Amino acid sequence: MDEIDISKAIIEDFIKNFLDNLTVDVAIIGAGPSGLMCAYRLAQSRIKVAVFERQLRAGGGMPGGGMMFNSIAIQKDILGLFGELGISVRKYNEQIYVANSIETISALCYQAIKNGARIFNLMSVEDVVIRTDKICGIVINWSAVNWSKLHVDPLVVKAKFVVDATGHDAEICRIFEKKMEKKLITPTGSVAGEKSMWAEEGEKQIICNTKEVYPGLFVCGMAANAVFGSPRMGAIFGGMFLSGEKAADIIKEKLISLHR
Ligand code: 48H
Repeated sequence: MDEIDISKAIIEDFIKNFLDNLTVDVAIIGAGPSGLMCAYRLAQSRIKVAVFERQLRAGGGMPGGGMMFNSIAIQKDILGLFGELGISVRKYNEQIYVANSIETISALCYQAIKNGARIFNLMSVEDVVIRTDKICGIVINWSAVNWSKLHVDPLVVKAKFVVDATGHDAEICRIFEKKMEKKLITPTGSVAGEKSMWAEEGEKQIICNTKEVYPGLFVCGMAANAVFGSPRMGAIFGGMFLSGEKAADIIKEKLISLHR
């Protein structure tokens, strides 16, 4: 076995996948639970979707569970989804069920990839591409470049739709707002910032906060609550799944109307 063949196999496989994903239907930024859920549902509908994740591993805040106790709480209304993904759950009381955070994120990751989503880890999104008042792509660089503060120019991925699933920081919306000085489709026209803990309200509001906030730019998960000024909810994750699913549903409709 030649070591050069091992190296060539890896490089060629990666480059092929990377080239294949320079133009996608949907680019999702952030491989946390909401971004992965969105990717899973889109991929199930044979939509070309790529997820860009800054960190070495996918999962965002989920593997850490609640304060590093690696269990998560979920609500009854997403038990069907957990069944579909093959994740074991335990009833805690009438309202709360618990699951292992590693099992949950692994199942979601696996199913997203198996259904055709591509996840690019160790890549950071540092800007968006805009054409005549529509976002139509993202600007990417190796996370190591950003962490090292090296001056290395980025590359571009074109997408019909971009999803900000970057969690608490709502990074993409903030970058867009700051650089373009344009109004987002929010009550204040800008990112309101996340509010303090109120689990029930946070979980309720995240669903209606999941929407298009500028032509071509969608927000889901914790980023949706940050953009619209809604509360955080702690380590209960039903809303993250439902928000990712809702973003996928809206985008599917948009793609259908684009092709009509
Ligand atoms: C590439 C990026 C960039 C970038 C960030 O934080 P996440 O897990 O996000 P959600 O919304 O799917 O889930 C939120 C949940 O984990 C959580 O934090 C909860 C429920 N908190 C409640 C509370 O009260 O605290 O994942 C976001 C991912 C992360 O993996 C980031 O590394 C990644 O996005 N990311 N990737 N380019 N510019 N910014």
